[in-house]
Amino acid sequence: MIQGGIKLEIPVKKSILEDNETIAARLKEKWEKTLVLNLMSSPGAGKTTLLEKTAEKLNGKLKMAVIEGDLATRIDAERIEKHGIPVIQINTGKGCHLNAKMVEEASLNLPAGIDILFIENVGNLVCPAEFSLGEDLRVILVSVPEGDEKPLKYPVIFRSASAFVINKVDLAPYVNFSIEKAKDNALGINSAMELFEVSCYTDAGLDEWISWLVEKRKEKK
Ligand SMILES: Nc1nc2c(ncn2[C@@H]2O[C@H](COP(=O)(O)OP(=O)(O)OP(=O)(O)O)[C@@H](O)[C@H]2O)c(=O)[nH]1
Ligand SMILES: [Mg+2]
Repeated sequence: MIQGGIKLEIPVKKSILEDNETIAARLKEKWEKTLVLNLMSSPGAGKTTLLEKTAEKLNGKLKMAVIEGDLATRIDAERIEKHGIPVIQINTGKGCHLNAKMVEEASLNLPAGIDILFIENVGNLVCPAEFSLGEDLRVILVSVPEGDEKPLKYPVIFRSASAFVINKVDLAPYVNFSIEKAKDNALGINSAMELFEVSCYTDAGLDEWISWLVEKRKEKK
């Protein structure tokens, strides 16, 4: 019985992922001139706060937009809107990740001529890993209170990441988190990742983050 169940499940999952890949490829073509980043982390690691800080620091240098993914509410979208940034909120209901179809529909409501688009995925380090959203870069955030072993426990999401952001470094003195260990753990899984140590409270490391974004934007042109 169990074996039969597995046999049925595999083709269905494959077909869902194939459909997603087709739409993601279409999005990639559509975003030929826009740098697109898919932000993924556990709930509360600081994705929205980093986007608010990014808006503040870019200060109109690049035309930025955001797609927000959450199960419910427009809370994050409202935070982004306060910075004068165009934002579309997607509510997934029970869904633990965004998929390319949701993002394609949301993208119809974005203004033209966006330089840099951030997609804030639903908060978790598991499901979002499997679904491409047509992004150029995947960014994984882990915040200091979560523990420096997180890359070891959630390796799949780190394998396809372009950047690893350690956030809330201002809290390092108060919790048992080794920044060096976290970096080693992450690089052991994917040595090509760019590393950032930031605090959205003290602004530490944010200049490096902004410079990287500007550089990546230039490369896309
Ligand atoms: N101490 C400290 N707190 C931070 C920092 N960055 C964000 N926070 C706080 O962490 C909490 C969660 O931040 P959010 O930006 O909402 O996190 P998120 O990843 O967008 O959360 P979800 O969208 O719910 O997954 C908020 O209370 C932030 O003020 C930081 O650098 N240091
Ligand atoms: Mg958020």
